[in-house]
Amino acid sequence: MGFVVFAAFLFTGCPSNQRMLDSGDAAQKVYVAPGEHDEFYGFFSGGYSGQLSVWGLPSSRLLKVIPVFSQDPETGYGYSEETKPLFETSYGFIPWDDSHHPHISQTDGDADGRWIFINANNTPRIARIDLETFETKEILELPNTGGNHASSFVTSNTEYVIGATRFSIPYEKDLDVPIDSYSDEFRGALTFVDINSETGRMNLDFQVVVPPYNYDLGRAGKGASSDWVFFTTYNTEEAHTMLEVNASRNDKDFIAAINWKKAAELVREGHGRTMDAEYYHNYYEGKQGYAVSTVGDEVMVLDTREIDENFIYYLPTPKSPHGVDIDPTGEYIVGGGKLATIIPVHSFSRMLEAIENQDYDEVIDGIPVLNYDSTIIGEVENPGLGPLHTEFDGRGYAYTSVYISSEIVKWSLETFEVVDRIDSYYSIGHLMITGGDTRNPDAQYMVGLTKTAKDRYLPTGPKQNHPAQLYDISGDRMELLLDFPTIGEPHYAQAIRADKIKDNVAQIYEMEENDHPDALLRIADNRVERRGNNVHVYMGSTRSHFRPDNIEGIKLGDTVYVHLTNLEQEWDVVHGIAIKGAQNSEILVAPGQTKTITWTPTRTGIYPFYCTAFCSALHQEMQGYIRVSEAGSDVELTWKTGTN
Ligand code: K7E
Ligand code: CUA
Repeated sequence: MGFVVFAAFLFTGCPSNQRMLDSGDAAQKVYVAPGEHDEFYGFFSGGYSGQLSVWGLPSSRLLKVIPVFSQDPETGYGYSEETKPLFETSYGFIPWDDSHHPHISQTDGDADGRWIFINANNTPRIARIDLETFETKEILELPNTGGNHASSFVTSNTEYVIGATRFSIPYEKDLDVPIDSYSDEFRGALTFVDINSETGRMNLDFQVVVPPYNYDLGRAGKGASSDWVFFTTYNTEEAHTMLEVNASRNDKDFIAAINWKKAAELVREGHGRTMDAEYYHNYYEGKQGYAVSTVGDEVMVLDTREIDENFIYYLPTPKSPHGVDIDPTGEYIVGGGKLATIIPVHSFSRMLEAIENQDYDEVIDGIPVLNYDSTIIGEVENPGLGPLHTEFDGRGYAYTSVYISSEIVKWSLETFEVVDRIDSYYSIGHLMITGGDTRNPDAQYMVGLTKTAKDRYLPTGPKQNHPAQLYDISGDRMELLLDFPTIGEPHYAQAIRADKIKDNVAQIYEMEENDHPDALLRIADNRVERRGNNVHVYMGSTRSHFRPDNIEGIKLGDTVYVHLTNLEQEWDVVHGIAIKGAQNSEILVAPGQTKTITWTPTRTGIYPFYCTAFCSALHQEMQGYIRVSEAGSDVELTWKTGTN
C-alpha cells in the first residue's frame, strides 16, 4: 500500500499549499549585505559525492567544498603524495565514498566547533576534519562492518564517535560462507571510537557484537541520557534477499540502547576479548607533511552472548525505523518508523524504570527486549506517510521529515500532537535545525534536504542537483524562505553559530611552523636532487615566479616529485602548479603550505608548467619549462631561475 501512495505522489508532484512569507519579507530574512557575514556555518554531507560542503546561513551561499572521501582534482586532494595515504584501506586505495552524517564535536552537549566528523557508508570509515583549516586530517577504517551508516555521531563531551554495521556480515575477517547461513554466521557490530580531547585523534576502542540486523542510524543521548547511545534497527527478520518485502514483515523492530560508559567499564575490567581484524588508520602526525597509514591487526569486542551483565537493551519500535533522535533534554527518544503510521516516542526515564523492574518481553542473545508499553510515552498521530528524521527547537517542539508525503510536521513534546505542517520540494530526507542535535539549539532556521528538484529551478537535464529548503522556525508556524540546489546528495547536515568557529580559522600556514620534511623553507634553497630514478624538485612560489623555472636532465624512466612550497604569508594568496602531460591533477598550495605531485614522463621533449591560480597581475607570466631526454642521454641535471 505504501507503494501505491508513493507512486501517486511521484506522478502528481506534491500538494501545492506552498506557504511562504511575503516574498519581500522572505528576501529580507535571507539577505546578507555585501561584505557582511552569515550568522551560521552549515555543513552539508555530500552523499555520493563523498565530500562535505560548507554554506553560510541564512544567505545559503556556498562557502566551500571540503574533500573528504573522494579525490578532488581542484585541490589535488587524493592526488598529492601528502593526501594519498588518507585513502588507504584494507581493500587498497579507495578514492571514493558515500558520506551521510556530519557531526560537530561537542563539549557539555553543545557543539564546540573544533572538529567535524563524517562517516563513509560504503567502505566503512570515519573522517575527522579540522575546523581551523577546514581540511580532512584523519580517516579511520572500521573492521567487521558492512556499510557504516549509523555514524559519525559524537557523545556529549566527544568521548566517543560511534559507528555501526548497516549490513550484517560474517564477523571473522574474509569468512567465505554461503549467504543463506546468514542467521548463523552473520553478526552486527556497533563501534566505539574514542577521541583524544587534545588532538582529536581517533582510536578504535571496542566493538559490541550484536544479532545480525541492519543497524541503521544512531544518536548519542544528552543530559540525563548522555551515558547512552541509541541505534535503530530494521531487518530483525534476518532476511538476506528481497529485503523490501522480507524485512518489512515484523510490526516492530528495535531501537538498541547502549550504556557506553558501562560498556567501556566492562572492557576495562576484562570482559571483552580481542579478535583478529585488519583496518587502516590514516592521519597527519604534525601540522604538515605526508599523512601516514598505519594498520591495526586486532579489535576488542564485547559479545552480548558471553557477558552476564547488561549494558544493551532493545526498545521495540514500529516499523523498520530509520532515524532515532534525542531531544535536547535527553528524555525523549524518537523513532522514525518509515513504514509506521505514528511517530513513536520513548521516554528515557521510563526506560530506566523498565530496566530496573526487569520488564522484559524476551531476551535475544543476552539482550533484554523491554516491553513497548513500559517505555513508550507518546505516539504522534497523523504524522504523514514515511516519517524519517526529527530535530528539536528546544522550545518544546519537534520537527519530523516525512518522505512519502513530502512534508515536515511540527509536533508538541507535551501533547504529542501535530501543530503545523509544511511542504517540501520534493521527497525530504533529513532536516536540520541551526544549532540542532545539541542541548541548546539555536532554533532560528531549519533546512530540509530533499531528494528531487523536478520543476523547482531551470531544468538541467534528467539528473538535477538535490535541493534544500530554508525555513524560518522562529515563529509559531514554519515559513519557507528559500529553495536552493546543493552539492552531491546531502543526507544529514549541521549548523553552528559562526562565532564559535570563525575567530579560530587559520589565514595562513605559518612558515616557521612548516614541519613538512620536503618543505622549501628559504627560497634560496631551491634545488633538484636525483636519487636513482627518482628526481625531487624542491620548488618555491612567490608572486610571480617559480624557483626553479628551468629544469634539464630529466630522463625517460624517471619519476619526478615536485615539492612545491608556497612561500607567501598573506591570507588567500594561493599558487597552483600543473605540468603538461602529467598523469595527475594540479595541486593548489595555500600560503605557507607544501604539497607534492608526481609525474612520470613518457615522451622526450620540453614540458611547460604553469601556475593554475590567478595570483597576481603577472600570473600569466608564472610559468616554466622542464626538459625530458632519452634514458641514456648525457644531459646534466641543472636548474635555474633568471640568472642564478
Ligand atoms: Cu536518512 Cu543516510 Cu541519514 Cu539519507 S540517511 S535521508
Ligand atoms: Cu601564482 Cu598564478
